[in-house]
Amino acid sequence: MRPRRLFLKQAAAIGMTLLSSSSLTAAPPNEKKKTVPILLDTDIGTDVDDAFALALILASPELDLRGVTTVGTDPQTRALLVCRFLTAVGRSDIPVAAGAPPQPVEEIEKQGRYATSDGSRSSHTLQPVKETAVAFLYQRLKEDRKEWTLLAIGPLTNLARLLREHPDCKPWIKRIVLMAGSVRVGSKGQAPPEPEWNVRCDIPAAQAVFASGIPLVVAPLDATTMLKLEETQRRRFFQAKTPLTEQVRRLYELWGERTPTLYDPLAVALCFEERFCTMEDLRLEVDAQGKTRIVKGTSNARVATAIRRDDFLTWYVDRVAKQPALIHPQPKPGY
Ligand SMILES: [Ca+2]
Repeated sequence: MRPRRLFLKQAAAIGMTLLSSSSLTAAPPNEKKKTVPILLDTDIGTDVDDAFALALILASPELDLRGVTTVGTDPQTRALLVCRFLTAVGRSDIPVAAGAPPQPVEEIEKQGRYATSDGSRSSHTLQPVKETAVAFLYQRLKEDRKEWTLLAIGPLTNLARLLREHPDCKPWIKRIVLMAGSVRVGSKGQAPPEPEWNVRCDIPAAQAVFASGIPLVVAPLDATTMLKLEETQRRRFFQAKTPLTEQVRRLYELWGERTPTLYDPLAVALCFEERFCTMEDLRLEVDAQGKTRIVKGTSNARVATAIRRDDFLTWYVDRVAKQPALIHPQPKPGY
C-alpha cells in the first residue's frame, strides 16, 4: 500500500500545514497518482546545479525520493550538506549515505562550508547513515524490490561499484536516469562532442554503467549545456524566498559564480517529464577517452538530444518557486 505509507510518512515528516496546501495531498490517498520511487546519487557541493536538482525533486509530487548518496571528494561533507538541506526544508525523513573512498577528485571547499557552518551539527539536524553509499543502495533495493529509478547526477563511481559488487540487484532497477555524456555537441553547444565531466571523472565507471544492460535515460550536454539560468529567471527564483529557494540561494552564494547551468535538473525532469526534449533511442558506449559514442546495435539509452530551453527554464522556476512556502522542519531522530 505505497500511497497510504507515503501519506503517513509525509504527515510525520512535514506536518499538517504543508499537508493542507500540498498538491501531493489534494486528492484522497486512493486517488493519488503513482509516484516514481527514486534513489539519488549526487556530487552536490562542486557545481551548484545539484542543489537546483535537489530542489526540483523535492518540489515534484511525481517523485518519491527514498534516499540520497554522495560521490566525489569528501563524500562525508557532501552527505552532511544534503542532511542540512533536507532538515532545513522539513524532509529529514530521507536517509543520506556517503560514498566510500576512493572517490574522483572534485572541488568541495566553497559549498562545503554550508555543511559545517554553525548549527549544522545540532541534535536536530539529520545525520548520514553509517552504511556506505553502495551498502545503503543495495540494502534499499533489496528490502523493497520495486521498480526503482536510480538518478545519477555525478560521476558514476558509486553506481558502477554497486553493479560490480552486487550484480543481483540489476533486476530491481527499472532504469538509470543520468546527466552524462556529450553525443553530438560539446559544452559550447556545437560539434564536436567532448568527454563530459561526469564521464571524464571516472571513465571505467561510466563504461560499466553504459554497458550494464540496464535501460538508461540520458541528459547529455546536447540538451543541457544551454540551460543557463540568467538574471531575470534567477531573480524570479530567489525572490520566492521559500525554504527550498533559500537553501539553494545559500549554496549559490557560496558557489560564488554568476550564472548556473541547470544540467542536473534536466535529469530530474526526465524521471517523469519528456515534453521539453527531443528524445532519441540510441546505443551509446563510452570510449577510453571518455567520449559517449553512438554505435550500431540495439538501443541502450533514451537520450535527450535537443531541448526547448526557455520553456524548460520557465517550467523549472515556476515549479520550484511556487512550492508551498511554509515547510516546518520536523526532524525525525534515529538516523
Ligand atoms: Ca552534479
